[in-house]
Amino acid sequence: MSTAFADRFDMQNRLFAELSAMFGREVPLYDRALLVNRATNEAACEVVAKLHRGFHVTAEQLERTSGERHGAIRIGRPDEYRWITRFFGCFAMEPHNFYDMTCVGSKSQPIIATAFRSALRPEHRVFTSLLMTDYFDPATRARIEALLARRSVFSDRAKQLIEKCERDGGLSREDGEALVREGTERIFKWTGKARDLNLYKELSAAGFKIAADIACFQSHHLNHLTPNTLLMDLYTASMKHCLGELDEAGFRARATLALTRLSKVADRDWLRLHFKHLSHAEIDSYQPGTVTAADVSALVDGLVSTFRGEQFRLSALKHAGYKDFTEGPSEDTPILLRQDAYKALTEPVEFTDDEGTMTAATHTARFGEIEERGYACTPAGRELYDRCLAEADAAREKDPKLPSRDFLAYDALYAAPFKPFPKTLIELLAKGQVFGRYAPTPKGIAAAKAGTIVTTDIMELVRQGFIHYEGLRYEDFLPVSAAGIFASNLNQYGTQSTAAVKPTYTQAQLEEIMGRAIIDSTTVYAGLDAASRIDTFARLGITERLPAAERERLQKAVAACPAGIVEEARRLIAVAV
Ligand code: OOG
Ligand code: NI
Repeated sequence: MSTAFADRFDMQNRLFAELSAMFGREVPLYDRALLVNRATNEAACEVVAKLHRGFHVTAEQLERTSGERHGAIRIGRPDEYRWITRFFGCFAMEPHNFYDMTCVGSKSQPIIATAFRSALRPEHRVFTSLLMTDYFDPATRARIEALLARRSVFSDRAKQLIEKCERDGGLSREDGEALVREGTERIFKWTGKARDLNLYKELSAAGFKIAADIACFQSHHLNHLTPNTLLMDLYTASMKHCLGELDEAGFRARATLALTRLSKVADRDWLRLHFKHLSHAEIDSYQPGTVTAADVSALVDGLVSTFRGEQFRLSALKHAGYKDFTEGPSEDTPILLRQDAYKALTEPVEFTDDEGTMTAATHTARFGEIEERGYACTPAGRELYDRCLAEADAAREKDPKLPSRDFLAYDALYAAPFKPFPKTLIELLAKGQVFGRYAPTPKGIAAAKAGTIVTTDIMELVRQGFIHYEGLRYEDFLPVSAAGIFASNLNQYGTQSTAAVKPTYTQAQLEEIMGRAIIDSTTVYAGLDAASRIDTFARLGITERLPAAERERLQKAVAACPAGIVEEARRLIAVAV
């Protein structure tokens, strides 16, 4: 029977392709933003192809790279949260990390969350929030809960399919498609229908727009669906240009800067980070090339004329403008993730009261995010990031208008606090700020056979050409960026609990609700990094020479990784080689 099951990753790709199509129909601006993303990613690829002669991505590969998505949904009830956990399980997506949004200072929201993704093949992810009703005073809490109790987001059919998948160990293609349809036609669909206008208004006025967005609607409508860009600054400049916020001269200056910077940093490590399908051998086969100022200028000309096309006249669509600055690390620091967005749209909503009377109103929540991913930080790197970010945020807050007044000055101001971070992968690895993956080279294997390896220092082995390395990509979210995103798209800063005593929330509580454990992604990154070191030392025949404490540290890191993940990673690497 098992051969008849649909592949869960195929199902996942189908789900996200369909969600993207659904969201494109619901939000025309999203669909056009995808076109902007494609045009700017193509321009980035042209720079890379000039730098690396032989590099070529097919339209299909580019579509795949840019087809990566993360969604955000907000859930109202614990039982719904358990169903959504089980729903994502059918698509090989597991909960990663616990985000307590009630504890992010002035940006706090009545939300706890996790993100669903695959541990080792994270093509898509969904940041999934749960509204904590005990954050509110008892009267408000009772009204929210009573309203939420009346909805049923999951149809009987969806529940049956989920149960079947769990019982049998998979779904047929047909059933898989049916579950995808449950997602797009019901669970994540925007209906524009809401209930209890009074509660909606009261919650919004009291600073709880997030609660209004969750409690008054009938489904877990997607709040946003975020594609992946290869070059954030080119994309944001393009969006601002197409939305009419940046004139042609301003666009040319920023696009030229972004593409020129890319031509300086798009080395082989950059290629490995952004194109999962490229092997080391393929990258090694490229011949070095150059990118001239004339090349960049021709690409910018091309973009300017592309954006004159009618479909890029985003200013003609309903919109609320583009965010003023990008969240995350500075442009030159290739770690974690950078995110930006067009602001939430004001959309028509029809409220129905208990007597069936309808009232037309509006709702502002759905927005258009974009992201660019960098390397996963070690705890030491993360701690440094948090410190640099706090400093950079403080500098920006002193002059909030600077990003729109003088972008270059802002760019330099924001980058300064991130100076302690090296800007290249090899230095980030050498300083222990990001996680990596190592493997012996043929030269290393030959040296091992000849008995000429004299060191166990991994960076020295890299320098000698005995080991090759890559960085692990960051596949998760950032609580402070997420809080900034909630705040900017709700157009409302943080909230304070109105309960007599503000409750504290724990990961265990969310795990109890889900009925399963949350994976801590740092233990996975650390386990993969350590396992690759162990395997590399073993293949080079130098394990015995490692200091005992180091060997023990590596073994501990592997053991701390959730069961099966390291073995599966080894299997995937063996298949790829
Ligand atoms: C989720 C916000 C978090 C991100 O990219 O950090 C998020 C929401 O707005 O519901 O999506
Ligand atoms: Ni997001």
